[in-house]
Amino acid sequence: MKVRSLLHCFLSLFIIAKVRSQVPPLERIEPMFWWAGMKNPKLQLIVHGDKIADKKVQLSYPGVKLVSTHKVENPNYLFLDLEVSAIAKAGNFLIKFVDKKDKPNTYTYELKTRDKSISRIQGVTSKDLIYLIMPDRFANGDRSNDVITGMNETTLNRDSMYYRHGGDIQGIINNLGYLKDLGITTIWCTPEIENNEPHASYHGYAVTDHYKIDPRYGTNELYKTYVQKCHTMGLKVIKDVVHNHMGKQHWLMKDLPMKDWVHQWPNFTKTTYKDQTVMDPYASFADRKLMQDGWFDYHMPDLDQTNSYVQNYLTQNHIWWVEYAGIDGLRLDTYPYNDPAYMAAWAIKISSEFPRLSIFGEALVNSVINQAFFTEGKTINQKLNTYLPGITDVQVKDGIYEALNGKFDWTTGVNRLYSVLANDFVYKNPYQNIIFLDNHDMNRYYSMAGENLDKFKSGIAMLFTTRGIPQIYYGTEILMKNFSNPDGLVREDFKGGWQEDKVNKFDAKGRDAKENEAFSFVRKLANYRKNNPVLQTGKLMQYVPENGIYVYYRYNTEKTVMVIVNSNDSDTTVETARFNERMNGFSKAVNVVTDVVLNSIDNINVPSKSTTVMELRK
Ligand SMILES: [Ca+2]
Ligand SMILES: [Ca+2]
Repeated sequence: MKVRSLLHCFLSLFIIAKVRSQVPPLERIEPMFWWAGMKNPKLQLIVHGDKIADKKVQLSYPGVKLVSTHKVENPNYLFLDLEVSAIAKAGNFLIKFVDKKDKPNTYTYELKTRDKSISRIQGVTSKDLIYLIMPDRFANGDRSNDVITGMNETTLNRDSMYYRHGGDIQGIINNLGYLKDLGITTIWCTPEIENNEPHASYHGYAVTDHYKIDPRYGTNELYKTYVQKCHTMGLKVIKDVVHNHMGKQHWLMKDLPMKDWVHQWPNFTKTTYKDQTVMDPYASFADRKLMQDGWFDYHMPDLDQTNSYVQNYLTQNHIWWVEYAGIDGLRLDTYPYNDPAYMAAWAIKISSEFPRLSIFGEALVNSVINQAFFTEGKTINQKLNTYLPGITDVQVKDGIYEALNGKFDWTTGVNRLYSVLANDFVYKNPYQNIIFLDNHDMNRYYSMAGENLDKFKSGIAMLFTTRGIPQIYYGTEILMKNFSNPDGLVREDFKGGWQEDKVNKFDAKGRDAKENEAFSFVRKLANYRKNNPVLQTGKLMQYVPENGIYVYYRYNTEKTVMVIVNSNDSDTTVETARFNERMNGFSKAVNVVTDVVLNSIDNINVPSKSTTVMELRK
């Protein structure tokens, strides 16, 4: 053996000995910090570190008690049950992980002071108008975060719908003034959480770190700043959270605490997406299990929400984000795929910690009853109260489309929308439903309206004047179009959000005449809605549609708004005598979009394919 090899061998041995004498680092503790004075004193920490289960845990802090330490299947984990009593003050304490041979691992745990500012956690209600954004596709406010070295996807390509485009939280912050002016009150982004997936990571629904904003969108601190800026401007924020699954690249998937952290199947097994199996009194156990425990996709393992460690992990994560950033509402992804008992218990815990926080579930299902099944109360004989106030109202969407595109008959055309709303007795409070015309998974509204501007306005007017919390999708107001085949086509960039863009649709000068007409219409009606409680919380009364004409009213003690939907291809005069119950005492009306005053309202002319919105006057 040559001298050089001998030296090399000696050095290698030295390095190995040195490494062995070091304590393996603690990989992580989550939640990484908490707050003093939370309503629920219980806190379960997940601790991840090499053979951490071999160690004893010590901590000492007034008001904080280590109730129990749980070892699980994987010795690289410990779960610590803490009790943080009301007397515990904000401050730091050491958690020590001790064994006989090594130096202890230590972690400085912080209990922060709660921020109780009144502007935080305001809740989202029927007073609001939600604007849905896919952050990668809206505006690029920080080019330095477009590509993050070391992440699994490092391709930036605005010419491909499958790659990242560079949009981020700073881009949204830069355009808050635009949204405010448009009459938006609430922003909902598809998940901003880290998605370190190798493909199509912009999508956002395959979380890989529950406690970290994706660095391509910004930092946790920037997210918090974004929420604060929104609140300063009178805007609210909804966070999109996913209970049902996580990403295959999640750090927990790489070293599972226990096998049943996720649902295990002998071979890859996808959910059937058949929501009926959850409520069908005749459903087989096998079908229900496939629906609820099957994986949403190859890269989205299904979390076992009957596992109490998983339950605590998810619930605390959501509480952490709301407390950390002061978010106003949570949108719950893929609601029907979750374990119903867990979701009900989750809703109770969340609302007891944050009574003002709003929550609504995504359920893209096929009937009013299927939708109502997931909402709170037991108005339709559900076995379980879900405590879920609101749901995405697909039926109102389909009803509006049928009113725009269908042929008027006993159950079709405007009769569909009328019938959907007539079924509202199944809800505890239908005003908490999210009503919408499209989102990131659907054909864009303008395309579904046949790129017809009259129809476009008509549908928007129905959306903004019927009951519920209206939501529009970014770019609707500038007539962005396309069908979701594939999905990427409805997730195009908002032109002007990138410095290099040749046109800027955020500015009237960058929009063509048609786009400006659409924008002005949305802006006018959104701001009228924003300034008039009658369209937010006012009662709804609807009349049986006749000859393709559907008339309804929103009213409160101050105002009455009359809405006439003319679904016909021809202009029509509507005699108003049969609406006397709501029109008695009124003699005039103002069209809230055009400001034109009608000095007589006995007969009202309405153009073809239109929705006329009028405030009645004495
Ligand atoms: Ca960027
Ligand atoms: Ca599931």
